[in-house]
Amino acid sequence: MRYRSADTRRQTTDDDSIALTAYLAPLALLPDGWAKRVRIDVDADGTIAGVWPGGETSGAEALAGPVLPGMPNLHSHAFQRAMAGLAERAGGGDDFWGWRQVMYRFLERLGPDEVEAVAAQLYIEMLKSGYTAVAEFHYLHHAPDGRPYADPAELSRRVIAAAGRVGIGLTHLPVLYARGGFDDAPLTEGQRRFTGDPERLLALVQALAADHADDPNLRFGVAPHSLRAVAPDMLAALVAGAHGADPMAPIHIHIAEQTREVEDCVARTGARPVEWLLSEAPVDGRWCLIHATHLNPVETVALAASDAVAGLCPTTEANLGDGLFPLADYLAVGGKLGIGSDSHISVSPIEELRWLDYGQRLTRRRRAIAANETSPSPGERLFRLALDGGAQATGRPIGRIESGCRADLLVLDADGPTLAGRPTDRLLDALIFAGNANPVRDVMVGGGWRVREGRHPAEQAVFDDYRRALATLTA
Ligand code: NGQ
Ligand code: ZN
Repeated sequence: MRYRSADTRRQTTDDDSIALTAYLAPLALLPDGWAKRVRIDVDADGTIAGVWPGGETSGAEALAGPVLPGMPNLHSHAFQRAMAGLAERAGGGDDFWGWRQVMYRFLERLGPDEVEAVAAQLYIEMLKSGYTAVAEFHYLHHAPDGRPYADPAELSRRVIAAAGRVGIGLTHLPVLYARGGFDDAPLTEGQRRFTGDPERLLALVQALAADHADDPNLRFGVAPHSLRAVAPDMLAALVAGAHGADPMAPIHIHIAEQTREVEDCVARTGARPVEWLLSEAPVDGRWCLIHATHLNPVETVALAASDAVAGLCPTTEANLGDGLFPLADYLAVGGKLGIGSDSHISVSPIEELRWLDYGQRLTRRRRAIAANETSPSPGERLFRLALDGGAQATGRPIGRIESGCRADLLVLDADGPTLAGRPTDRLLDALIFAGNANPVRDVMVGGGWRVREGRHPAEQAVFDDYRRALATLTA
């Protein structure tokens, strides 16, 4: 086996060995803990080919600080980035449902160019803050008048193009949205851009998957929007069709976010949303239940036992006044979780994890609730849980510095004020619970550098496009 230094990586080797690029991490978070002087070999495809603590380091490119696996962001509605901060006035009932009306009105002017420009800006912000992959819960399918575009996958293609332009890993989840509520109400005017049925949605996913079959940074799944928006027979058809085409396809669904949704579900079905889903749908490790805010103790245990991931979005859940996920009880029974930035009022894994923990501290009047005997560091425990759950929910080999995983890496600035002088076993506590600066210095996705010294090479051009899109939206 031959190793090539980074500056020769585009050349081919003169024997039949696999071309590898070697990096040297002074410190790296590996699946079984922190390790010093770790050589990480990356193949030409962007996959980690070997991890060698204390290994041979000649020819390896030295990384500038402690190295973490990149964080998956398991829940995003990219277009909502453009309205972040614009829906903070009282009115429309001043609750989640009023916010939703504001969001629907905002959609009226959003065309393909705007969707692509906003997504590219958002994905650069994600990369710079430490998210190296995103699951895009994509329900904006049609033109503002509700008619399909000439290519029904137009807006999906724009989101995929944005991710490709800036180089973030993408799990694209086209969404089925078919009714206005548990009472089978028709869609309102504000919802007509979302409409679909299982057959057309599955055909759209097939077409996209065929066009992008060999892109290792891209994966497809499907998302029934919610039990409100998808009737039981359509849910069954969608899930069966998706798994017929791709047995491991991720399935994401919004669930039990608002108390009204719980009440409507009970009134209609006699069961609470998570209770209903776990008994009526084949929920397993391929599923991600977004929010799952309102769980009773029986549901909390059952969700953990299902092997599905709870997709938690603490800053959006706080912003929308959803309620508080029962984190401590869920962790006590071994539940899996990941984090998402959802409406993007914040784009920071640090802030999501910080508020995930602080919600518990505030209500329980206790500290460090995420720590346990094997993981005395709450920051490290939460970070690792979100890596594992995020990787599972995105359906891609990410979240670990390990052979066979994608080379999605974060290099931290250990000399800045947040992390300077912190011992290794406190690094992730300092990262998550202290300071306001972003200590992410360099970001690699699939073996390629996306951010170096805090800058993405396309950030100015992407921001210019975003500003132009905003001008159109607010004209
Ligand atoms: C969404 N967002 O799909 O963007 C939803 C609002 C709905 C959140 N639930 C729409 N946070 O749930 O009906
Ligand atoms: Zn959502």
